[in-house]
Amino acid sequence: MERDELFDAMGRSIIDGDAEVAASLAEEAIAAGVEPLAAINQGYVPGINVIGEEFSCERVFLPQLVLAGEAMKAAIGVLEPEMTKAGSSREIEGRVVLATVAGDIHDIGKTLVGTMLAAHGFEVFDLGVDVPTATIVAKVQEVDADLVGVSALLTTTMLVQKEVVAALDASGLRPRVKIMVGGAAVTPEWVDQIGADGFGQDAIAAVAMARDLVGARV
Ligand code: B1M
Repeated sequence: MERDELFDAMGRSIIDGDAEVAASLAEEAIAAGVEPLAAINQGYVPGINVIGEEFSCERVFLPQLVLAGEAMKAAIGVLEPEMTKAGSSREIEGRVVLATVAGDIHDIGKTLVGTMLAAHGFEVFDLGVDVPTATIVAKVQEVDADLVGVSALLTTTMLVQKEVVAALDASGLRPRVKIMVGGAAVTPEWVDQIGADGFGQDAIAAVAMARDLVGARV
């Protein structure tokens, strides 16, 4: 299959919610030497965005959203080992505690950010999804993190990012730890508004921001 054809088929597999096809196209991409992140961003993400738009227009419903999410995870599961290869032999750039905030179960983007941070030499403590703010703060203290990354995909749960910033301020840990936020609706204005330190539009931007923030740590 040509590269463009492969990317189209990847997007289609997500729209169809077909995890088996999504995973086998990921294997095909690896065999053809396609860069994993290009496969994700140019192949699968356009598909999940179509489903997201269709969902907001009520042309597809929750079951299709769930299937599309599962197909996305199946593909990323195949690509992930390729993405982490580079990070295994590096010096540690910094320790990152990563979580999707309380009330939010979206983990595809957050996990991708974690994979890319690990691939670029960060030690990542991924706490998963729907993580209480207190758990995030406790983990930062336990591992003496350089950076906290909090993901939120819902406009309602973005407010919890603000709560995490406030909790880290109140804990006295804030001078030693930087806070990066992310999620589809997060903007630089939101970062300023809640007093976080930076955000990443996507996984590559998140790695660049993490490097800047860790370099700037007091
Ligand atoms: Co949900 N969902 N969802 N969903 N879902 C959205 C977010 C939505 C925009 C869809 C829509 O209506 N158009 C909408 C939110 C609307 C809003 O708040 N304004 C929505 C809704 C409403 C819901 C439910 C409420 C639906 C319901 O139950 N009625 C429900 C909420 C559940 C909950 O969390 N409490 C729900 C559930 C789900 C599923 C479980 C079915 C599934 C998630 C599966 C999973 O994650 N395991 C799902 C999905 C798949 C989506 C969409 C379609 C895709 C999200 C995704 O994975 N994108 C999404 C619409 C959309 O975004 N197009 C939608 C691909 C991923 C690679 O991108 O997550 O943006 P993204 O991550 C990017 C960047 O944002 C950034 O880098 C990543 C990589 O490039 N980034 C960071 C992310 N985190 C970062 C952290 C950083 C830095 C960068 O630093 C820490």
